[in-house]
Amino acid sequence: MKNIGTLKEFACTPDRFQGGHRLCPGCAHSMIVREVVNATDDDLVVSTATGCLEVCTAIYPYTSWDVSWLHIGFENAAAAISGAEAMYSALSRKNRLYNEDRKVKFVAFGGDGGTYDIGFQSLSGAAERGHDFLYVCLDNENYANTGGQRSSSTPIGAHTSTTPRGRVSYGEKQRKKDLTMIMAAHGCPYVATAIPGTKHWKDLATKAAKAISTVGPTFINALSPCTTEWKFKPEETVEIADLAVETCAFPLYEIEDGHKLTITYRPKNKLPIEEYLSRQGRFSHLFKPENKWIIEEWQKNVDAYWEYLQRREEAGV
Ligand SMILES: Cc1ncc(C[n+]2csc(CCOP(=O)(O)OP(=O)(O)O)c2C)c(N)n1
Ligand code: SF4
Repeated sequence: MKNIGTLKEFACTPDRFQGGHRLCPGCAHSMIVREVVNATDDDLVVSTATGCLEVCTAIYPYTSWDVSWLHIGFENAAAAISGAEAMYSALSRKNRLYNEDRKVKFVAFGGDGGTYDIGFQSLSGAAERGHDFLYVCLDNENYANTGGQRSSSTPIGAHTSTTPRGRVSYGEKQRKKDLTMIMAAHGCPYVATAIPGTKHWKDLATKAAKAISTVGPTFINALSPCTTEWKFKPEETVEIADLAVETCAFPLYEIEDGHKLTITYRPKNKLPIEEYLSRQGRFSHLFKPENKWIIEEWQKNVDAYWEYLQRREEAGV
């Protein structure tokens, strides 16, 4: 496993994901991807589901990817990466690898639309078959690339293009699906949540290094604030991600062997959920008196989930 040192050292490692791509200014996808692919010295094969990341980083004849990279359908990034991994293991068993000393690792990236919803069956299948790969979900809580539709990751009350706020609607009606726990329930040897940014950069890089060096299917759910659809200024991405953690809207934890849960960051003073919601245009309507109950609902859900994580950690089961 690569030793992740200081931020300066990490920033100076050879870059496997280059700038010059066409993601929106302030998009968190590139921060997360860069940290993940730079968190290992092993050679990588990467597949990406269709979505903002894919269409903005590989417009022919340009590419940001300095690793072997597969363009894959919206629904099957996990199926493709598990196929590549199976072929690699078969060649290795037959001693037919070009270079036996070269370690190759397999990583897939997908948005929440391509992961929570339409790519879920291929991800679940790949995890169940026990392939050796890391899947990273870039969770921006909407289908951003096609105009910001809701997904099963969109949280309650969010305005999206298919759950618009208005006189009769307060936005998304459902609670966000808990995909991280669902992946843990597959018995994956390593599952974690993460955010991009400066305060928690090491948390993400260490989790990525750990996941890549773990044999078997591993999963990281990385919250990816989306300046365009969440409606905040591009320079506020890191602050918004940090607020998700400080309010416990998106707590940082890891789960080993499908059950052993460890909280990897504990806010000193857990902030009220308003601090997170009020910074994003997609929630601005929740601050009208008639929608106050949704903020209360949010707070209740966040508190209960935080309590649940702490109890599971204490119980060690
Ligand atoms: C089978 C299929 N259905 C729909 C699409 C259209 N499509 C392309 S990208 C996309 C949205 C991607 O959303 P998400 O996975 O959340 O990634 P994001 O763009 O938000 O990063 C959709 C619906 C497609 N390419 N293939
Ligand atoms: S729409 Fe959102 S996810 Fe897509 S490139 Fe822009 S900021 Fe990133």
